[in-house]
Amino acid sequence: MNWLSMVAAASGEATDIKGGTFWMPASASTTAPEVDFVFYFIFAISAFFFALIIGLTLLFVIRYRARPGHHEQPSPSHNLALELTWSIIPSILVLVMFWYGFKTFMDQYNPPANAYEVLVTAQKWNWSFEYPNGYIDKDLHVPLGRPVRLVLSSQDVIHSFFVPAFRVKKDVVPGRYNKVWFEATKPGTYTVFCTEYCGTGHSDMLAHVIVHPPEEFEAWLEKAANFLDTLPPAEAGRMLFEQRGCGQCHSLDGSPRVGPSFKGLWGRTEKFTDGSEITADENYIRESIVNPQAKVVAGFEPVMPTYAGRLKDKEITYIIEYIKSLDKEQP
Ligand code: HEC
Ligand SMILES: [Cu+2]
Repeated sequence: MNWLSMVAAASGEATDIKGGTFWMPASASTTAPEVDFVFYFIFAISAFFFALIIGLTLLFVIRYRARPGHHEQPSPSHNLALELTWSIIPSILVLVMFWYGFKTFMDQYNPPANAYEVLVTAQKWNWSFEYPNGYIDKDLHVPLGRPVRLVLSSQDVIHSFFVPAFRVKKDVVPGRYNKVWFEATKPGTYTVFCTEYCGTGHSDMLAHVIVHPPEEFEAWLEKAANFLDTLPPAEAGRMLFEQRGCGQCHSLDGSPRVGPSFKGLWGRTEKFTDGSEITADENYIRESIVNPQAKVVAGFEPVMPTYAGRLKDKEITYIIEYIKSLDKEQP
């Protein structure tokens, strides 16, 4: 048990992040041992000098304290051997720390040329991961033993991508692409955190990293990409609703969140901020998804991001079928 497993347990995450030590979470990438070594190395040196300096201070305070019969001695102005020792040894240690730190930083910074690329998008308040075949998932799936390069971008505010088990962490800044890479060394499920804590929902931005054995990875990707087509349309729509984070802003129980509830939306007469009205049908819902600012529902802010280009036509149809089906369940 370490602090990360406690955080995950407290937030109800059933993720496997066991296998860490008291100081460190599980170690599951090629750079993790390097990062841990730098930490332990600097920590050990600091602990040694802390004990040495505090110990000597205490010793001198007791031994040379003022008491009757003892007289102040003139202090020697200079001791060349001592001064050289306490200058040269720490300088060498600091250079060694720099060398290990710099080397690890450079290893983490430069991805190998053959890396597998995944596009990562952060938005309030979830992650989405797009694979080379166009499939988008709410979790990060990666092959074992192959370098993976992530291209990070943000739809709105600054987020920060953090996978403790891989020892990778990078800010995700709107208007620019940041990159991280890693190579997973152990199959399993790990947790992605957002460590940008200056907003209400960043701490809820939990996702999973699933490390697949390489043969299984291709099979998983193939299946995941075609999975929606194998489901009834309304069921596929429900999965998209969950995976694309619509639920962050739209409830299913009638309560308004950032946006209107989907309960009863189908066939409802909507009033807009410009005073016009419309009865919700397929075309209206489609427009609301690809061009949300065209008609803004009265009582709400125009803050919905556009999904044009992020949802395929077929996926929009599935979502429409899902919204219709909500109405049938609750007559
Ligand atoms: C950041 C919050 C946010 C997210 C995420 C979001 N929406 Fe919205 N949505 C809104 C807001 C706010 C409105 C009302 C203002 C407007 O009409 O643009 C809205 C309006 C809508 C409407 C019209 C609702 C009505 O009652 O007329 C539909 C349909 C819709 N969203 C679908 C979606 C779908 C599908 C997704 C996920 C793919 C999604 N939204 C994701 C905030 C969001
Ligand atoms: Cu965030």
